[in-house]
Amino acid sequence: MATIKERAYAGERLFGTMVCLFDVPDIARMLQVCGFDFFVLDMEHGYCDDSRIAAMLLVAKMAGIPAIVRAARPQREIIMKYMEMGAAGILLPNTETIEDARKLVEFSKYAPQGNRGVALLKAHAGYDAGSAVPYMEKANQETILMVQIESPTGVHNIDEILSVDGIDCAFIGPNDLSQTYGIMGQFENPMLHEAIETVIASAKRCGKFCGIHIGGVERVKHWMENGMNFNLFGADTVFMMNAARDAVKQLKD
Ligand code: 3PY
Ligand code: MG
Repeated sequence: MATIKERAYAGERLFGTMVCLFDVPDIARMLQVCGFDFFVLDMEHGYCDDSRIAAMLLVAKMAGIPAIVRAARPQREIIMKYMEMGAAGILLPNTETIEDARKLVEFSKYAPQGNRGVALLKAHAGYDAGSAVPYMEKANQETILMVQIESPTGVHNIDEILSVDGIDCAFIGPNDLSQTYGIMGQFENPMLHEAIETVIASAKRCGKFCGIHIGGVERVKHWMENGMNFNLFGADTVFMMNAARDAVKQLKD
């Protein structure tokens, strides 16, 4: 069976969501039952404890739904820890330079692509890695590395960033991207569209896939039709509060 990474490279339209706050391990299975293809654990804006992240990643692995971690910084101790816990990949927020992208690869891939520390009796290997070298090759192949583009500098450097071997996905954060362009929240502003289209075109040229995390089904559809196939929709907090608000409104109306 094709891995999610192979399916993404093949252009299949895949959907995930963001988990920021609800750190019960069961959430991995719940999102899978809802039909999501993957999810992202947000350790940039979210604040779950490491032990909870480890538990969620373990359940995700056992259930067979890929869980990617948005790591706060391209720092060895941070990225490697999530990889050891069994993250399917890493999303690096506000990636602006080729150096950021290189660090991401260095800390999350084994040699020859990177220099991820080697400790195989760990959750990432299911405590059963078998022979080291084939396991490490497979881990390198399957790990998904996403760079989040959230500033004019990131857009300007996108070709260089995506030229880094091991980076798979260019991913747009429209809130921060609109903020840094000085047009906060104006998701239909031509300047924002132009920036996003620049990133899509670069991903296409570089043979990478791309995606966006944006609210509004119509907006997701628009960007999907324009070449983004690895998209995030909503978040744990958003789904819970929207459903709760709707229910209360109906009861009180
Ligand atoms: C943004 O919109 O800035 C994001 O980071 C979405 O995940
Ligand atoms: Mg952001």
